[in-house]
Amino acid sequence: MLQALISGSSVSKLGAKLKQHPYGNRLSYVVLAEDIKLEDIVHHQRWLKAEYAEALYRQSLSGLPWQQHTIKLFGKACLEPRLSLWIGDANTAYRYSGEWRKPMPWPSFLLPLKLAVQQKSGHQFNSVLLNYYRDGHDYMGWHSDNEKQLGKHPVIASLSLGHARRFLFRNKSKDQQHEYLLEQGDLLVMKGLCQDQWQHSLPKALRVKQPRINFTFRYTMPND
Ligand SMILES: O=C(O)CCC(=O)C(=O)O
Repeated sequence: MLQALISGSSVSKLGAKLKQHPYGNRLSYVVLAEDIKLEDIVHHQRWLKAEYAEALYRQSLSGLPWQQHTIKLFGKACLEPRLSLWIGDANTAYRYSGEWRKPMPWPSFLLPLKLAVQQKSGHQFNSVLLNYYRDGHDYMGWHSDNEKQLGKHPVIASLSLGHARRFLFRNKSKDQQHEYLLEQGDLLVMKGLCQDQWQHSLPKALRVKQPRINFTFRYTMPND
């Protein structure tokens, strides 16, 4: 069953890479320096079969109750620059920007995907944060997923659908930055010291007119 969703080969990218971005006239290259070993970040390119990825993308865009939340930034209420949705087991409410967000129960169409992501990563997940970037104006700022509720050294498996977008990492203590291009069907697994040592972001891409959806599967410490 799970094999029906997943492509035959997957690639784990470590070390040196030079790649041209597929959009924009500007020549923009991704350079991963050879001396940097990112063993806590594993990129499985085109992990989902193309036809399944496309069907999942369409169903997620049209069939989920996306919400635009308000967050507090420097004491001021602002709309988040993306839509999102928190899905999970009943006891996985999580606290974000001073508010508890209750999970929506797992829709049945996501259960095979959850199993496949668990099998690939070797980890169990009880929740997933979905982000919907309507176009290149929507973005995610620099942060680490290091909330207490995710425990020590969390494993986070991030699936991308829709238009390709750049995904950046910057080291918290050294002047180092890495960049991945996340395309439809890619699975990026962050684990080990990733959240301790790095911040990540999805920057604006103003020429991008198409949407992107991202699923970050997580294990959230169950509420009492
Ligand atoms: O959209 C993405 O790829 C990143 C999402 C993210 O950083 C997060 O949910 O913490």
